Amino acid sequence: MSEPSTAITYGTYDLFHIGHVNLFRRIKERWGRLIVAVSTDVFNAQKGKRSAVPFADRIELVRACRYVDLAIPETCWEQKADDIRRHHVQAFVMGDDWLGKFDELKPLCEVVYLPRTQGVSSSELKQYIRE
Ligand code: C2G
Repeated sequence: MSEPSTAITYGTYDLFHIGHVNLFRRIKERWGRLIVAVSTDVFNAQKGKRSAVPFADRIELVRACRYVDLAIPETCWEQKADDIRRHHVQAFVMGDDWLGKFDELKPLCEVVYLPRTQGVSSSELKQYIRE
């Protein structure tokens, strides 16, 4: 692989699971350097989400993943453009459940939506645990 380029992705990563790991691995393999922005609990509340695992633990779990080079907090929707400039990002990547939602970033870097891992999600895990 030539000089690694930097990719960034955003998420809650609650009940960290294989879908998250697959996404990180694919990004790392394709671009070489991976930055992950992890939603804070306050920002999640604004998203109408409440995670089972608190932010401090979720970001440590993400940092413990060998595909992740840097993990930063995600505190608002608007920080993406600044993050891309500050970290000299070449690619913004999300799972395809966000298809087209961040195309406004295309003037700043490549914007890519990768297929989600089927059959696993934090909400399904929560449902399973509740039953
Ligand atoms: N994902 C995946 N496969 C799954 C589940 C999730 O590839 N089976 C991907 C999602 O597509 C997303 C990432 O994992 O790219 C994180 O998903 P969530 O934690 O659900 O993220 P979300 O709360 O939607 O936050 O600013 C963007 C938001 O922070 C996204």
